[in-house]
Amino acid sequence: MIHEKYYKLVEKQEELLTRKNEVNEDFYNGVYDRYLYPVITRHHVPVHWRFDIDRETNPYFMERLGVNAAFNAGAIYHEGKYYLVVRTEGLDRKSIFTLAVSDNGIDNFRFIDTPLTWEDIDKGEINIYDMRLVKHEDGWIYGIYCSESKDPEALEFDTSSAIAQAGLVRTKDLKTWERLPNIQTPSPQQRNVVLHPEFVDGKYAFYTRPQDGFISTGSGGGIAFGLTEDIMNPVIEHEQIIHEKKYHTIYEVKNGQGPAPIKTDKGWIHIAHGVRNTAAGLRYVLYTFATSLEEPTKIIALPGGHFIAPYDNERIGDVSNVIFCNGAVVNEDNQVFVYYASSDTRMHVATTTIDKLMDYTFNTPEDRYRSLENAQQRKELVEKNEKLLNDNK
Ligand code: M1P
Repeated sequence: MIHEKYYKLVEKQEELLTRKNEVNEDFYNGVYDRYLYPVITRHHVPVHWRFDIDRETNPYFMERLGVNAAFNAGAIYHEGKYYLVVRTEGLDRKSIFTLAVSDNGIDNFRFIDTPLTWEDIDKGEINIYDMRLVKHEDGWIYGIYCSESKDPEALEFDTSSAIAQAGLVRTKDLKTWERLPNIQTPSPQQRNVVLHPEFVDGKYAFYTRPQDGFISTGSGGGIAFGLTEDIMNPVIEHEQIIHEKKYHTIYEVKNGQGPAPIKTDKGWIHIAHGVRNTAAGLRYVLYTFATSLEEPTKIIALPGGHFIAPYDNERIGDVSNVIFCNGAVVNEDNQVFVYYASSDTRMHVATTTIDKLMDYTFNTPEDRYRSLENAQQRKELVEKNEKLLNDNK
C-alpha cells in the first residue's frame, strides 16, 4: 500500500514544478537576462526517486536515497524541447546522470524516465559527472563526462588522490546509451573535454584540458584542441593549447571549455570557465571567446573579464563562489539558453540571442592586462560619453 505522505509531498512538489519563472528585473547588463528562480534544484527530483513509497517497507516514510545537489547539467535542444542531463549528487556523494525536460527552457523542468545507465565497461570508474552533450554532424548525440577513479599509485594512507579521465557515451534518443572507450590523450589527467559538433579535416575534433593532477592543472593549464580519426577508438595524439591560463586574469589558476561552441556567421562562440584564487578559495566565473570558422584553433575575439559570475544567492552552496556551465542551447528563433550551475548546488538559466552574444563577444573591449592601461581604457569610454552628453545639451 502506498504511504499517504507520498501524496502530500507530491502535491507540495507540484507547486515548485509548475511555478512560472520570471526575468529578474533587478539585474541588467544588456547582455543576457537572469531569472528569479533556479530551473532545477534537488527539490525537483521526483519523490519516488528518493523515498520508498511502500507503507509496509517504509512505515515512517523516511527518505531512503536522498539527493544532495542537482547541478552542472549538459543541455540539448532536441525535437522542440529543452533537455538537461543533470549531475545529480546523492547523499552518498556519488553523482549520477538524470534527464530533465522543459517545453520552454526556463521553467517547468521535470525529471523523466529513470537515472541514466549504460554498459559498465570500467569497474575502476567510481564517480561520473559534468556531461557535455553534442549533436554531431555524424548523426549521433555524444555525451562526454568526467570519469573519476581512485589513483592506483596513491600511498596506502592516501584515500583522496584521484584520476580524472574523459568518459564517452552516445545515443540517438536520449533513452538508450552506448558506452564507448574513454578518450585517450597525451595528458596524465583530463577534465572538461568537449566534442566539436563538426568534423575538422574529416576527423573528430575535441576541446581538452590537459592537467597534471586531479585539481591542479600544473604544467597543463589551458583549453586545448585535438583530433582523432576513430570515435570507436578515440585517441588524441596531439593537444594544442588554444587558450592558456594567464597571470592576473579571471583564468589565472585554470580554465576549461564549457559546452560545445556555438556556430555563428563570424566564428565559433565558446563559453568557458575561468578560475582564480582568493583568500576565500577558488572563484569560478564564465567567460566567452570566439574562434575562426576556417581555423578552429585561432582565437579571433576575447572579451575582457567575466560573462557570468556568482550573483547574490548564487554565491552560496556546497562549493561557494562557483559558476560552472556545461550546457547551452540555441533554438530555431536564435534564442540562446545558457544553463549554469551556482556553487555546485543548483541549476539556473540565462537567456540571450545569437546577435547579442556575438555583439558581446566581438565588441567587448579586451583586458589590457595592466591596471594603468585598463584605467586608460575606461578613461577613453568616459571621455567619449561625456563628449556625446555635452554635444546633446
Ligand atoms: O567545484 C568547482 C568545479 O570544479 C571542477 O572544475 P575544474 O576541473 O575546472 O576545476 C569540476 O569538478 C566541476 O564539476 C566543479 O563544478
